[in-house]
Amino acid sequence: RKFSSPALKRSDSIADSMPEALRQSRYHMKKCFAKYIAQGKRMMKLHNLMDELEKVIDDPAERSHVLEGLLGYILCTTMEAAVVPPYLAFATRQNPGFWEYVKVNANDLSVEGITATEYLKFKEMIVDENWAKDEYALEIDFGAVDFSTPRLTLSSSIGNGLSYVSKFLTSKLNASSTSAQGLVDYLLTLNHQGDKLMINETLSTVSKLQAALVVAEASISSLPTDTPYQSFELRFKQWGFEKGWGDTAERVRDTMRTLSEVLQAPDPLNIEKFFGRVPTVFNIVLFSVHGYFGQADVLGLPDTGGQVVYVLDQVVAFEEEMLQRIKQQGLNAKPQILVVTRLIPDAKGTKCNQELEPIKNTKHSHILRIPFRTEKGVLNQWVSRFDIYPYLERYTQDASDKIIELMEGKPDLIIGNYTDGNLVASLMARKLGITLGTIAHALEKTKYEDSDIKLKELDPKYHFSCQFTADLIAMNSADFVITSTYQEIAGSKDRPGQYESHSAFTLPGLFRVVSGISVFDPKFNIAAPGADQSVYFPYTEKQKRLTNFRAAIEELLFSKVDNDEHIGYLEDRKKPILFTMARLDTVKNTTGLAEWYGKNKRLRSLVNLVVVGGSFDPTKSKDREEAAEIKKMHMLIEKYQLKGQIRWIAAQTDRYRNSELYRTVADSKGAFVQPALYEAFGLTVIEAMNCGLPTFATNQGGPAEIIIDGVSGFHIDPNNGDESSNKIANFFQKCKEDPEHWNRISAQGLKRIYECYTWKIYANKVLNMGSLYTFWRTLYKDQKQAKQRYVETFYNLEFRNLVKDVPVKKDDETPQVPKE
Ligand code: UDP
Ligand code: LCN
Repeated sequence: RKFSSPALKRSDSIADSMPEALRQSRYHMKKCFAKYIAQGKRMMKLHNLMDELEKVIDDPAERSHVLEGLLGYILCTTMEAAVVPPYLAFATRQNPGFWEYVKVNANDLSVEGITATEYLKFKEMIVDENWAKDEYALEIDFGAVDFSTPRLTLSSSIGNGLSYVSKFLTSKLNASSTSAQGLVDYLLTLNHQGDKLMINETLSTVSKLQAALVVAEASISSLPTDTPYQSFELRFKQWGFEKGWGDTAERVRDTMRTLSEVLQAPDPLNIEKFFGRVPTVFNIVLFSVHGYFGQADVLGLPDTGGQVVYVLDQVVAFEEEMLQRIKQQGLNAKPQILVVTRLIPDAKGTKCNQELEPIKNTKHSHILRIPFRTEKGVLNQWVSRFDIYPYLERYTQDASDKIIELMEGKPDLIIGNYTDGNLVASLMARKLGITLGTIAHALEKTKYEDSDIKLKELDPKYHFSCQFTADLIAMNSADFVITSTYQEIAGSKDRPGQYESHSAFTLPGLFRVVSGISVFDPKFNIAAPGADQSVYFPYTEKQKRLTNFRAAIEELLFSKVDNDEHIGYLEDRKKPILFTMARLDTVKNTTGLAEWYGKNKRLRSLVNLVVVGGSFDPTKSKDREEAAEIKKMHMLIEKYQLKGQIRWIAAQTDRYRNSELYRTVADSKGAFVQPALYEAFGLTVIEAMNCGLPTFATNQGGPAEIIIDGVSGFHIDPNNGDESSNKIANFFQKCKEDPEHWNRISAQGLKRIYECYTWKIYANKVLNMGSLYTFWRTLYKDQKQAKQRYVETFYNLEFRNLVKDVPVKKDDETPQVPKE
């Protein structure tokens, strides 16, 4: 529900304006609040508050009068409310990252601002009164150890960490000569396998370095620009310079000039440029622990989706970018990247039981698999990501030993993926003192409504107590956090972000987080992934099309038989294809799309539906949710008599063939739909758009940022099926009347991708982070140390205890029966 109402002035707090708002409609509000508290203790969301308000003020004109005032605005900023009669405690959020808590006494409508702690206690009162009243209940406050690092102040700056760190560095370097000396000291530590880089002890102070830079710059200015570094290397060494400045006279001169500028009068652009050139990162470890992780035949297996695609593509992009940088730095080092995952002996026909595997399309990168060990030895079977916690500590030790052996030393950068990978990465980074980046892909906390206070109900199944604790540990240990979208960090105007939801929450009975993370921390960076453009290229690039798949795809889409790979058929093959592909999880809402299609006659007359996902026999599915979705899909095909208009294809594992499938759908002038109830990022959206396929994607989550609605594709509301299916039908209707419409959306989709969503842009950004944050952390080492100590205590006393409640698998147990 949206209504225009006078926004508060920025300076107005809800606590200050709410009394006035309530006074304006005191009569109705008294009734309304009486109704809110009438049912006793409970949590209410905005829609509950509105529904009850509608009942109390049943005259629509009167209602809109009330809602058009200040009150409507305040209600709109309400994310939730805890009812503990006679109080209603509101959690309000006027802008991303800005929360305010107030309590209203329903009897006299008095209003009082409260702290996050007090608000959380109201929530706890609903589920565990004794704990809520325990004065010594554990409170986690990471904010208390954040005493020195600067913070952003505007919602709009969130996620631009890298550029703000350059700005903060500018003022820090300007403000004190000790910081500039910090930079020199940092440069002195740079080395590759023990060989010094950039400068040596001769240039140990700012003034010495500045003077030497002037001399060196002057001496190369007379050389032809392409003179190789080697020809003046010796002379430079005498002055105190080491390798790393560049491969040619021109590059060396430019890098030196940039540093001179930084030392003379620091500015963010030169700082960013200089750190983009400093040789810091040669060896990277990427953790993506839970399986199945492999290069073939794994996609579509439980828990194995976009993360694998992301990590593998990321490695290729990193290696390419690192090779280019190393060359430009005038070095001949080899970059090494290890993707460290779990070795699963019971590999089910995949290569997940192989220890070391070279990564395709790279020269120096490998997958390293380390098994889970328990007291009984190596664990053979797959473990769900929700049950993975008991193995991680030992895994970290085993993995670290092997990594150091293979790399012949420590890596320069560790990057974690997802809760398990991030935890392992943070443990290893702490032990070895290495820069840490984390990636969540999707934090689970926001996926389940009230997942914090419903802990008791959800924990046996999902072990969220471990997961949320591990996530807090990782995000607070990280030197930088990589996200794919803004919404992942700080949500949107009316929905909190995934990280933001960790700023204040409570796990009643365990601990109350009064400050878990700040989204204004400059560690947060948006760096969106791309899709492998050698695979996902536009349908129009005829000469590159993978024609060898033509027959197989023809069979896949149009043959009339039902078998293990496909069921259903397409009667009228001239119709465009409406296509979707995803793991068959509830949240992906594939069955939702089938239902919208089933219900919408107009859409059915315009297009055929092709669905890729899951398998067809629910009894054979290992996954908790998949089995239910399979059943539902069969039911819908029956209920809406979809045979003849739907083709259901089982999960696909060959991305080359999939890419040709997207393009074949584009040939039919069809469209791709991503109807998820919530999607963290949505790689399929990027893949489809790269193939030139017009795309409709959920407005809940990442895709809403990828697509500009009506320009480069369309947003659909997964919670409003009729509206969404009509929007799709309208598109096809319009394309019938004006075929150019389809071409326009297709071309705009591609344009959007090339401008914002490529792996090249990604790799450049993340390697700059690796470099800049490695220096940044040295400037704040005291604070880092304090925080790390706090994290260690939390890990030791809380996480380790929680893990004890997660059952450790034994291999003779029947694996992973769906819990229903
Ligand atoms: N995918 C696939 N076969 C399937 C379903 C999905 O190859 O049957 C691929 C898809 O092309 C994409 C990835 O798996 O590369 C899914 O990533 P996305 O971000 O869309 O969702 P996730 O599975 O990570 O939640
Ligand atoms: C996991 C998800 O759930 C997706 O939304 C992402 O696209 C994928 O990982 C890659 O980051």
